[in-house]
Amino acid sequence: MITESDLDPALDWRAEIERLRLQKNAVILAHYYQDGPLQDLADFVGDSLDLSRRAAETKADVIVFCGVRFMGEVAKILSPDRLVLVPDLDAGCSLEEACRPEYFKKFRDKHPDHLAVTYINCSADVKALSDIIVTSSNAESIINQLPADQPILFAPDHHLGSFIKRRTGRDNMVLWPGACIIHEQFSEQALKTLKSLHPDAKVAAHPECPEGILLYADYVGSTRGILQYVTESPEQTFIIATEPHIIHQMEKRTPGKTFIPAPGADGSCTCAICPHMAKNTLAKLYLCLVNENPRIEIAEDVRTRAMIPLQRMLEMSTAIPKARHAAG
Ligand code: CIZ
Repeated sequence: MITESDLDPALDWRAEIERLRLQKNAVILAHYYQDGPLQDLADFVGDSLDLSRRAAETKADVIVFCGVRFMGEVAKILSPDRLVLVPDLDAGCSLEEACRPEYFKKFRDKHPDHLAVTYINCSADVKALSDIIVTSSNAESIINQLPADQPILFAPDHHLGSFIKRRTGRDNMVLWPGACIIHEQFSEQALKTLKSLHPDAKVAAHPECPEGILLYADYVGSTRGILQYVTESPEQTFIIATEPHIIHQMEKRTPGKTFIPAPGADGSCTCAICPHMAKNTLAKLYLCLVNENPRIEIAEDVRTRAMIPLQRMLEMSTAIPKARHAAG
């Protein structure tokens, strides 16, 4: 196994990764929250579900997911016969970590009449214990398809859960108390100050942000939704309240527009850089292709149980309208 200390610092990463991608018939995926060089090397850049679906549609033998572990797991659940690699197996997610399957099972057991609607940001084990998986793009529409009197458990993000509760008017939703460490960093006070400095700027925010941030948003939506909003909007300046590496895609798709990362309490945006996504580097991407490791492995019984709520989501998503361009 080659390690980082064996590497020649003068190596041409791009050329080497390109060579290995062809040699191994690999497809490289990069989440919007990865840094620019990783996004630019990838075959597909997108959100976790979209990337996993696109990889499943290819004929690649190897899927390399530059993202966090649960995303690699989604790719493996959808493509069990492929080798799924991640540059760093320690790239986790605060939402996943705060929702351990043994506690989630107890939560379910305490609410036997509730349907477990679970955000995709969770482990394969938690998916396997859930009834329906949702993403931030389809959560509202899927919950609206459930009978109004159906009690729901929503995990693991309580900010997204509260947002959906407000949007759908459902009082019968019990929320797991998890949160994303990066979306919780944004400061309402600093955002107010920034808005006063840029009165024409529109605020686009992810629903994993606390309500105090969403109150200032002109648009609230998933990564894909935010990207679509800033691309299609006639406005020129946007304050972006999600992981700031997505701005790389925005600048590529709409050159000339101005994107300002939403600030943390100290007025800077660096607080919102995801430390887990930042674990992935070009060197680790190269190494995982050379070593064919780290691999995502999921026990087959867990994978098949996790596939059921994912499949339900895919079936319930077919009728979803395009992203709305209004905050709610
Ligand atoms: O599912 C994803 O990729 C995440 C983490 C968020 C989103 O809004 O797309």
